[in-house]
Amino acid sequence: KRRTGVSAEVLGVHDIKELKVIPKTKDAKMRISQALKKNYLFKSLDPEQEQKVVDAVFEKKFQAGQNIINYGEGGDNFYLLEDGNCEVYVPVNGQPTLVTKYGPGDAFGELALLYNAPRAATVKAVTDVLTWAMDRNTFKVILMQTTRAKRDMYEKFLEDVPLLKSLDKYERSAIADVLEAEYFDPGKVIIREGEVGNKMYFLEEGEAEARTGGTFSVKYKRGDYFGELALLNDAPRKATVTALTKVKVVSIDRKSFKRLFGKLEDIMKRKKDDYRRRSNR
Ligand code: 1OR
Repeated sequence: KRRTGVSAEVLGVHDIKELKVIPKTKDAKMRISQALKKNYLFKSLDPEQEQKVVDAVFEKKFQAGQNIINYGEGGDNFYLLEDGNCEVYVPVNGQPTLVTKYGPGDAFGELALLYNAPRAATVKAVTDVLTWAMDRNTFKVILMQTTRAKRDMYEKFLEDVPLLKSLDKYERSAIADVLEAEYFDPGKVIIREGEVGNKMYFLEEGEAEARTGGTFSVKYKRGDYFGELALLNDAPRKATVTALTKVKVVSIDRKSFKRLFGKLEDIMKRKKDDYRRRSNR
């Protein structure tokens, strides 16, 4: 029997073998698999778990204008969006305020299930929408452990990252979901000037240094970031970054960067102008 961390009994849920199986066409199964691949929460599933998800989810359609989730209500399902677009509203001074949007491949409604809390936002279909819904029990058995562990693990670190100060807790959780850790020994190159870059890094442990062809160099310590320029400008790497000590970095891929860092681009661009001034280029 699979036991990852806390046992199913402690969580008061069924075993992975007892999850519900909702019959589906081959086509539906393929579409679900496709949708799962687009979302980071499902990335660490092994093939057995993935099969369980494909079996357990059920199709739920919503018409343009309908609410999928209502703020303040109890949580039943977690949703994976296959088709259509949604808007997310949170009350600010009693007024529903648009905070984010979802498109195909996005997933939502995990918070109420993770923390047994009321819905933290209203999610509204702005077009006709097709979702794959996962009931609370399946969510608990398959996704609860890994999602919570990763969010908890990175919560403190991300709070310490100056770039992310302006984000709220939920936005930092969404970043935690997509981070991937990498380790480098002293002297190893993390980023090489001139290469194509598809991710940006945050330094979590150790020290690193960036150098360009000339004399300009900059040191990085915990909480600093680098590798953002290639993503901001769709350009090759502008500097070589080398580990000075043993280093742990966490990276975020280009697609997640575009999705999650939109409102940070101005801050990063200002820093970019600062690089340019200091290197006189
Ligand atoms: P839920 O189960 O609470 C509503 O149901 C879902 O909306 C929630 O899970 C999240 O999946 C999603 N704050 C809280 N929940 C959010 C937010 C959000 N955005 C999407 N959801 N904020 C917006 C961050 C851009 C923070 C607003 C202050």
